[in-house]
Amino acid sequence: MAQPDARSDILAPAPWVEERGAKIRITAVSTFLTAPHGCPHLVVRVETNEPGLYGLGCASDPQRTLAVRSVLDDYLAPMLVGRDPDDIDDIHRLLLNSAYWRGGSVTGNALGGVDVALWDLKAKRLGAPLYSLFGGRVRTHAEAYTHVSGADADEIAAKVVAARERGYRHVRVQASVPGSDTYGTAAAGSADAHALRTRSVPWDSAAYVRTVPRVLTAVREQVGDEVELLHDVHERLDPRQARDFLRRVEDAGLYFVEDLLAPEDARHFAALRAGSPVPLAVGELFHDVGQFLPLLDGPDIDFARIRVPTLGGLTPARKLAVYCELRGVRLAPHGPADVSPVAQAATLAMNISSHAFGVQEAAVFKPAVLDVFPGTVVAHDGALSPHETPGHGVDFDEAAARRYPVPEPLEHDRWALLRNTDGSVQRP
Ligand code: GCO
Ligand code: MG
Repeated sequence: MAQPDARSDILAPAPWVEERGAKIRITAVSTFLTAPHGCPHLVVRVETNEPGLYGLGCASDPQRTLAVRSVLDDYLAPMLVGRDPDDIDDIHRLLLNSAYWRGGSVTGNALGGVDVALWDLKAKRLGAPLYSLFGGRVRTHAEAYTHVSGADADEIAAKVVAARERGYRHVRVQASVPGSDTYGTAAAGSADAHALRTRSVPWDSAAYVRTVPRVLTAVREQVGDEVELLHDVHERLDPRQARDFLRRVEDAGLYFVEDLLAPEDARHFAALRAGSPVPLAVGELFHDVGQFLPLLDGPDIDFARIRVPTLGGLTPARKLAVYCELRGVRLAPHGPADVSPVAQAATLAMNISSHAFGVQEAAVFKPAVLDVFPGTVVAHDGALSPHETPGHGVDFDEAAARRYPVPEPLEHDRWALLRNTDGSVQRP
């Protein structure tokens, strides 16, 4: 075996690359910003010296997009050009350790964009659908959930029935609370959380805890047992309120309650789960596999809401999925419209090949998204199925993307400020 290159320089190739003799090299890493759904998507294209061979990823931190782009353009791309794209895990670790202070959502998303592009590239080279690189299929489709919201139980139940008729067996239900801003509901009739930019009404957690469990229980009575109901608290309760919420919502028979607490309060999940039969889903805010580990060891949660781009891509996400399988925790990956069709397709490759999979959040993209991302996977009969073509199967139309420029950072790349009734700042 050849001696490792004496230079420990970050630009040096891996010591085995020359010996292997493979000629394929990365020639460029390009980034593109586009907003066909309204929220910014940062597409990453890894190009090679083999004509027509490229991989596509997406780095989607919608509130810090320009910072993610800088990490990609200014720091990661120069380390990638000239490299053999084949050794994905090695490249991931190299890029991650190219900064002394590792991690965070901005770095996670930048790495996630590169990582998914490298997996796409490898699958294309091998002429295989991406999931087949992960051990192949273990299921024919991935069950998906859609969103409904409304002002009262009658309105919500009618929408659940309509979603059921469209084929969904899993529906996330959000109920508005009179006089209180409530996640996922303020834009009446819209399932787009990103429409909620201006918040004139404060958040009233006491009113939420009193009202929403009652509405969800009434919805359950109206729609019967044959549809799974999910709910997202969006980390707006403290541990005492969370305990109260779980007690009150028990009769709604929920499939899971999501983000009952903020990541900062994660140590309370063990007691909450021990004290309640209501299944818990957590994780879309995590940007590091290490944040999941204490919760999986109990396990103190039932569903891991992996957000593939933020966690750093499929390389870490799949390691986590394997650990979830071994701990008996199911995957419920994050997938609203701010996770682009490219990242959705990558997530689907993980789901379709993992025994741990439970349910996938399915975005309903605006038609413009389908123009920019040919091959976008859309739900049929309440489920998602991957393409059988090489790679993850989603492409990127640069000319179409240019028709949807991203808004100025302060218009979009921030979360709307939410305050409690006493004027203090509430979490998103
Ligand atoms: C969900 C999420 C999202 C987030 C959004 C943040 O469960 O779908 O909570 O809607 O709020 O991804 O940008
Ligand atoms: Mg959520």
